Amino acid sequence: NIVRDTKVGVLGVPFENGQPKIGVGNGPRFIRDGGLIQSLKEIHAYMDVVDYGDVTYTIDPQIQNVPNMKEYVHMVSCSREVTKRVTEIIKDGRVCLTVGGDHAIAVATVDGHIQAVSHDIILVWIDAHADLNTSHTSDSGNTHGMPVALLAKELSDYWPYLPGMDWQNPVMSIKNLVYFGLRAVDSYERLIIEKLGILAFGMEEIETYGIDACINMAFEKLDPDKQKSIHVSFDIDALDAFEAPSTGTPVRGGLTLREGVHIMEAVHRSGRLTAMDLVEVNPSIGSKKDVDITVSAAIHVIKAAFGFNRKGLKPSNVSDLPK
Ligand code: 4U7
Ligand code: MN
Ligand code: MN
Ligand code: MN
Repeated sequence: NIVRDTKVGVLGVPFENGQPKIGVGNGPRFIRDGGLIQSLKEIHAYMDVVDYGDVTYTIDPQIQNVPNMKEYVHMVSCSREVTKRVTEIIKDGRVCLTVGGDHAIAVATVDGHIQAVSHDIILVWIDAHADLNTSHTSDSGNTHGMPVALLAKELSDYWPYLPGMDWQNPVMSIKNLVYFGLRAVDSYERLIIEKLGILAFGMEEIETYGIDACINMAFEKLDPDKQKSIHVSFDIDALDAFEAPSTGTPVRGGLTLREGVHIMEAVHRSGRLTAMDLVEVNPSIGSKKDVDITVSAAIHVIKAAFGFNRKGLKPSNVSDLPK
């Protein structure tokens, strides 16, 4: 694991057009200022962390809007860039950590991951919400509630034609997806989850079985041969609203930071984490203290994914104390 997860590439995506609240685009800056890069480097002596900076994009004037997909043109134009960058970082041999920005960016990160590895991946979606709306089922028209539906092969017939998304194939089978933390699921999303038999450990299942059993069941079901590379898309609103108050769509009764960290420690132990998103931190919401709590929760979750161990790590190449 030390070798596998040592090389990290950090990519910021200050995108906030997937939802109406300004500020989530400052997530990357606040998370960096909260000490992200240094925290990663301090995990152990072999960490090799490269910050690839923030993604910028220009609007493609050729692209038409799509009904009930707000700021669609922004999403498509940004996604193209993000996909390219994620693919490059993974091909450079690094685990790609993408810091958002709102959750609409995950269409591109997952797609970039799939293009880089060209084989099946597991998608672990940690969120209060299922993000499974199509433009026909969404009440809000906010694209941060649509990324899973955009990625799913099984739902491709339920979308209108999406101009400019030709680069993006819905290559992800819903059979490779697992949810953790669900507790605010729209009625059509529930219909899709049951119709397609999507694996979901909502708060109710986590309460019933415990977080550790849920993770083990998920990995056993999705990848019994332990071969697939793993993509974690972590929406900070998966955590309880007290643990992560500065987010656009907070929901109470969520994961504790301990549960979030425990999931990510298990992902790290698998040795197969290839890409992770940390999204929906909005520093314009709440007090300074709320923002600090939320940013530090995000960094704890990320550190766990990259090998920070709460038990502590022994010094490398040493077996005794200095005399
Ligand atoms: B997030 C919602 F209606 N389902 O579609 C929607 F409840 O990325 C919320 O998980 C989506 O934060 C939340 O607008 C998107 C709503
Ligand atoms: Mn959410
Ligand atoms: Mn989300
Ligand atoms: Mn949200």
